[in-house]
Amino acid sequence: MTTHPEITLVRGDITEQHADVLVNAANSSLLGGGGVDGAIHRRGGPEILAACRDLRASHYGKGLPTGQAVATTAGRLHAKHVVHTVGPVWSRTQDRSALLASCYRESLRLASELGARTVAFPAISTGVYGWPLDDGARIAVRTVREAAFLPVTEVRFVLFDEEAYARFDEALTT
Ligand code: AR6
Repeated sequence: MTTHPEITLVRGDITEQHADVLVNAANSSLLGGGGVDGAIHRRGGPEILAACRDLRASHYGKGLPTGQAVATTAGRLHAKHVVHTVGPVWSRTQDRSALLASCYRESLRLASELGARTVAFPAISTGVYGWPLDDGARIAVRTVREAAFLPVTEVRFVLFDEEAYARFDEALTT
């Protein structure tokens, strides 16, 4: 039997969430940035950056490729792990949606390998990387609906503002 996770929506700041895995919308350097990435490193403390530096040195000298995911400690956050994934930058001329879907799928795959039951995601690529919220929400919801990665039983989208929440709510109810 295939078990798909339950999908829930929350409006708020992902760094305040309690979950087994919090997903970070990182960049390929893994060395931090603005948006969710900045907030996670700020609230999570220096242990996360130290783990990211180690990963870079051991495996990702050229950076983590777009669409892939890696895990570190969650530092002081209320989680067991942070999974860092690199979303694609929105392009008007190129369809990069497979890469965005890959971020959600690979993060879930890794979370399941880590034994996670609850996974919280931000709306990957919809901030600095410019992805339109309605399309980003549809891709996120579709990919998670297609996923079956036990023991993950709850996937929570944590939306920072009213607009993002509304777009995810639409994607979930259509
Ligand atoms: N909790 C939940 N959602 C948030 C939070 C938060 N604390 N802060 C922002 N958002 P972004 P990207 C929303 O820019 O587009 C970084 O510099 C935000 O409103 O964080 O994937 C990285 O280092 C938006 O809807 O990530 C990369 O260089 C969504 O999270 C680059 O930004 C994603 O916005 C990645 O860009």
